[in-house]
Amino acid sequence: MRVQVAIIGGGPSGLLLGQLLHNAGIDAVVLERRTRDYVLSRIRAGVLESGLVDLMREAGADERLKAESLQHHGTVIAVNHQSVKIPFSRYTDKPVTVYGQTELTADLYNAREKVGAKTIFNVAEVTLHDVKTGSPSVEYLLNGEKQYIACDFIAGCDGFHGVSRQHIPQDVRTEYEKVYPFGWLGILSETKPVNDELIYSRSDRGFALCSMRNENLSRYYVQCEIKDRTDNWSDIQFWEELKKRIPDEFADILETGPSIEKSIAPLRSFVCEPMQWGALFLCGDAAHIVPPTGAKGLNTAASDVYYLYKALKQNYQNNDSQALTDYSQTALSRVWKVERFSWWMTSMLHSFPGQSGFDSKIQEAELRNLIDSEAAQENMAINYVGLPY
Ligand code: FAS
Ligand code: PHB
Repeated sequence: MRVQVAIIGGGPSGLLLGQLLHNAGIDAVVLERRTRDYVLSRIRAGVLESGLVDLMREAGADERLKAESLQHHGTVIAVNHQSVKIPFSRYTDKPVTVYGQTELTADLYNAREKVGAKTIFNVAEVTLHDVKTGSPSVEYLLNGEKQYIACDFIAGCDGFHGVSRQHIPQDVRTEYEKVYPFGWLGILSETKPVNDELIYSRSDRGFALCSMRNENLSRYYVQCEIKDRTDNWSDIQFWEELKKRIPDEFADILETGPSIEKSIAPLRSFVCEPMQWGALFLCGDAAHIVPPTGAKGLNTAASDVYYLYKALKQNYQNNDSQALTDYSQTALSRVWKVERFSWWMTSMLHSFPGQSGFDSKIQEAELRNLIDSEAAQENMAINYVGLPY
């Protein structure tokens, strides 16, 4: 098989890139190691920046998003049971859109199928070849049979545990990492959200987040120990703990019910530099990870896709490869600003095991500064709704 772009990974990065390239007349194939159902079974992000919403529209995959998503113009920050609303709309005209990553990924799969674009599932042992020679190729197994794809470019959209990043030589690659000493225990429940906007709550017992997917589907998280397991938590234990971590005005009206999904996500900050090597370009979690506190993981995958899509279009339509040459530098400039914001939100809102009294006072002062200072709120707002591409 020969294509212009081989995309490794059929998550949101790979699918969004594939759809945008297809619409620009650029031939791409998506290789996914799992099944479509498996990919769609993962419950992840829930908050979209306007840049990602715009890309879904450009991809022709935003019909359901427009009909079913919610728009938020602020969020609530709660500190030891006192809450304050951060009104994004006072500082920016950009809203944030609440729509689950699962739905967004399903919409991209449907759009891809609708245009007859090629996605190959259940691939195994993907290897990349000659990424520096001008004749790159991808090899993989399908049902035990070796397959070969010749291409001009390879997009590594295969997430943190994928293979693409490993094809950048170790002596070329620099990996920056910070692992946080806690995780997030999340549940999904068919209950009415406790508030019409998200609540980020810092309490002496640890962090909690009240989010949602729609008016009848709520998403809640509590900070948990790094080695915690979901079977340590009954639904009743989860609800009781959540109530202890959010202000009484919300705990008293919290609608509880059976969890339809329960999972624990580890928290880390991670960046690989560079994000390209010859004809290989990394997008999304393949290149960087943020703790979900700032709702930036999926949204930063989107900004990578935007830069790579525009650069490939420029290359094929105008025979101009400068944006491809600059891709890593361009993407990393925004990535590091997002890493900072996600680290800041995480450091401010979580209880760190063994943290000193001084660290606790600094956290309180950081939160106090946010609550008292319009300048601090404006800075949070412009980062949360999404920095410009
Ligand atoms: P993904 O990991 O989503 O997709 C990569 C795809 O590549 C997968 O489908 C995988 O099967 C495939 N793949 C891997 N190796 C392959 C190979 N060798 N060959 C072919 N295919 C291969 N972000 C938020 O903003 N908010 C959240 O609350 C949030 N929660 C998260 C919870 C968890 C447990 C995780 C892991 C991430 C969470 N994220 C969250 C971040 C998440 O949303 C990512 O940013 C987003 O999935 C990035 O999308 P991709 O870059 O496409 O990577
Ligand atoms: C979610 O709804 O899953 C969500 C929302 C905001 C975050 C993280 C996760 O910061």
